[in-house]
Parts: sequence; structure tokens; C-alpha cells
Amino acid sequence: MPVDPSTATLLIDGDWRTGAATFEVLDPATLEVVGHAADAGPEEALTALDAACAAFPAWRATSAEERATALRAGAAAIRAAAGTLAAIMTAENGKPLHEARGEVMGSARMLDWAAEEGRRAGGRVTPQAAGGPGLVLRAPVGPALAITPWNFPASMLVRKVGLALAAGCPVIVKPAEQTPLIGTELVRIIAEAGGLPAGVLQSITTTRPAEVVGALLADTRLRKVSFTGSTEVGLSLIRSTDTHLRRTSLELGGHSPAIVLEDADLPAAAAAVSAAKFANAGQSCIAVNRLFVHRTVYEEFLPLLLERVAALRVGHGADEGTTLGPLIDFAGLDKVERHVADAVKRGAAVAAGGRRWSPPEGGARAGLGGAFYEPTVLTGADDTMLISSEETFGPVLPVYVFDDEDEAIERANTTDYGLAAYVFGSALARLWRAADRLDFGIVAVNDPAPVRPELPFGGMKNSGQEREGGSEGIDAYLETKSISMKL
Ligand code: TXE
Repeated sequence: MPVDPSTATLLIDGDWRTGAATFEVLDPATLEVVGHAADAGPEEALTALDAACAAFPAWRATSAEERATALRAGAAAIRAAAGTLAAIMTAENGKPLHEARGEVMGSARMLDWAAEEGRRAGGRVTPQAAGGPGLVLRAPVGPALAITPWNFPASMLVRKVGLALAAGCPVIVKPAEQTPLIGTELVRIIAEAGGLPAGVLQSITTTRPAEVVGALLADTRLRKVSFTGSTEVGLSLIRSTDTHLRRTSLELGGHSPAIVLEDADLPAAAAAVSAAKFANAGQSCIAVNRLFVHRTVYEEFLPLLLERVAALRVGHGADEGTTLGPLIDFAGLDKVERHVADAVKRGAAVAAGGRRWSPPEGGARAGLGGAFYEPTVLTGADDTMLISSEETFGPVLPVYVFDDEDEAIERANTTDYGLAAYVFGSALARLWRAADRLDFGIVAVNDPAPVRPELPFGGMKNSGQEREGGSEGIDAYLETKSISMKL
């Protein structure tokens, strides 16, 4: 059924529905209304759960091949609609169009990967014991809920959907309230690509996530939650299982260090750090948040970095040439300003940016009233600053100087988070040593973009639990069952 995504954003039991109320979706660059989404309540969510439970027995009984065919069709349809999807994403998230397009294409790759992994998720046969062999089977956990954030509103959603469906689990998605339109459009495209019976893929948009998700969590028929978002909400989801256990995957905040060793290719490292910091205006859980540079190369490296930062173009994400869009909202901007003010008060120097950005007088585009902040580099940072322990989630890069490798690794590891770390250098033995000792779920070596469908994605410590992607990704949606036989 063709859908008007501006009103009917609830896909429940095969029907697109509007809610009793709707909410506005804003362009974060202009603050203009770009669409509306249905504002679901607990009742609609529970109806979706009923449908997911009803759909589960037949869906788990389909062959892995059939599920893979549906997912590959979804991936092809996403690729075919990449231009439209990227435009919707930029309109409600603010990121530059080329980044949005890259994310959409990456989402299609994730769906293809999930399709293949579903076909490989077999078990094993143990050696014959007295009477017969033992079998280890993998069984889908059951109806799943995917709660997704606004910062990567396509890839986070598609990755969860792909892995859940490939494993044989029906899935209800709940996109973030800032970005419901891209989430809904992706669900529509995947559903219309065919092969998914009613109730297998559903979507709920709401401005009341605590209430709506709370109703689902109170129902023990929901067997799985996969969440990407803040550590605070992630912890609350764990606490909700006080009375009954439920499989919960969490992908939470990060505080990524990047270490530039003295034998690094400095121009390449400067380009990589700039990309890994300023993509999506720094609003990424794997964004570089702390840059450690070896003292002997600091003087040479800093100008290279500043040159990269000076080349960034702030503006509306849909405008040609823009490489840095707005922050998602003014609450995000307040946090950025708080971190910069605290760092400066404690002795950091502003080497670039350091203030709100406003469009140049007489510029081509008027009305950019969103939460823009200049790409910022702070030098002379130390470990006592707020920015050294809290995730900034904005375009601010503090630079620290270190004298030896052990010190850099120890400081890099001094964080409650453990999602991603970056290291730049040449000598293989030293890179290996660093990669081995960094306490992070993802270590990127001379690589600005360590997200690949083939690699597990996820963090240690307060950054989360379980993994998405890699062969491990599908494990998060499978139970392990042993069968012993006396034949
Ligand atoms: O996250 P929330 P916010 C971090 C980042 C950011 C901070 C706050 O530091 O500044 O979190 O962002 C849903 N029960 N990350 O406020 O609130 C919500 O509707 C169930 C890191 O946007 O956690 C959305 O779908 N669900 C991050 C999702 O949770 C609830 C991505 C994320 O929103 C809920 C985003 C509740 N009580 C933020 N409250 C990353 N890992 O990349 C909200 N939600």
C-alpha cells in the first residue's frame, strides 16, 4: 500500500495507520517543520506486539533462504531509493547529503550481510555419546524491539532489522522522535520489497518513548530489546528486567581516544582524525573525543590538523559543499558550550572555532536558525577537564600531548566508556601492541571509519553489551539450545 509518510507512520499488523495525534518533525538547520509523524501510545504498541507474537511461529519456520531473499530484496530497494532516503535524512537530521547517502548505502550492505549470516547460523553435532549424538541448535529468541537513535537513523535501524529478521525474529522498530520519517520510509521500503508477512516488521513512532516502551517491556512476550542511545536510558532498560530476564543488546555512548604515534603518516592521520571527529557534526558514538599526540610530532601535526578543520564548510546539509551541519538541537549545543567553557577555564586554548556559527551576512541561504557550532580544536587539554571524561557529542576536539606509548594507552583507557579507539602509526609491532592493550570493542588502526558489516560493532564497559554486525551480530537474536539423543 502506498504510504504518505507525513501522517501514517505506524505499521501494525500489515496496515499503515495514523495515530490519534501527530507530532511535528523539524529541520534542525532551519527549525522549519518538514513533516509529521503519528504519535502512538501504549495501546498501539501492544497491538503490534500481539501481531508480532502471532507472526512468530510461521516466520521462524521459513527457511533461512526465504528470509535471505526478502532481505536482499529490501537491500536492493534501499539502493534504488538512496537519493530520496538521503534527502529525508538530511531534512530531519541535518547531516550533509553525501554523508546521508553514504549511510543509506552502508545500510543496504548491512541488510545483505544479515541475509548471508542468517544462512550460516547453524549449530553443531557433538561426538557420539552412549546412545546417540548431541546437537547444538540455534533458535530465534522471539519478538524483538529495536529502539534507534537520531544520529544514524538509517544504519542503526536497518542493522537491527536485518539481524532480527535473518534470525527468524519478528521485529518492532521505534525510531527516535527527532527522525521518524527516515525510519518509517526504510520500513516501508523493506516491507514493500516483499517476502515479509504481516506482523513480521512493524514500526511505532511516538513522543512518549518511556511510556510506550515501558508497556512493551512489562509484557514478557517481548523476548528481545536492541537499543542504541544514551547510557542513561540503556541502564533503565536493564533495570526494567528486574522481575524477568530478557535478552538486551545495548549500544551506548562512547569517549573515543585517538593516539598519533611518532612514526605516523602525519598528513594522513590529520585527515583521518578530522573525518572521524567532524562527521555528523561530531554526534557519533565512535567520534574521536580525545586526541593524544606524541610530543615529538605535535608541532608538525597541529597545523596539518588545523588546515583540515579550516577546510570544513558549515551550512545546511542539503547545500552543495556543506561538510558540517547543525547539531540536532539546542540541548546538544548547550552541552558543547559547557564543555568548551570548562576547558578554557581550566587552561585550554582555542586553536579553531570555539563559538556558535551563524551564516555569513548576505549568504545564499537565509533562515539557518538551528544549533550550529563552529568546528573547534582545543589545545593544552588535560585530564581534569569535563571534556576529558564526558561525551561531548559535538564538533569539538581536545588535543593532549603525551611522551610515551604506555602513558598514552593508560590515559586513553581511563574512561568509563569502551566503544572505539583509533591509533595512527607505522611500526607494525607497536600498532599491534597498542591495539591489543586498548580496552575498546573497536580499535581502528590508521582507519577513520571502522564500521563494516563484516566486523562486530559494540563496546565494553558503559558503552554497552552484545555486538551488532560480524558473525556475532546474529547471535544477539538467537538462543542456543542443546538436544541430547538416546536413539
Ligand atoms: O538519547 P536517548 P538522546 C548519547 C549522546 C547524546 C545523549 C542523549 O551522548 O548526547 O545520548 O541523546 C529512546 N525508554 N547518544 O537524548 O534519549 C528515544 O526515543 C525507552 C549516543 O537522543 O537515549 C530514542 O529512540 N526508550 C548514541 C532512543 O531512545 C527511550 C545515540 C535514544 O534516545 C527512553 C544517541 C526510555 N525511557 C545518543 N527515552 C549512540 N550510541 O550513538 C528515550 N528513548
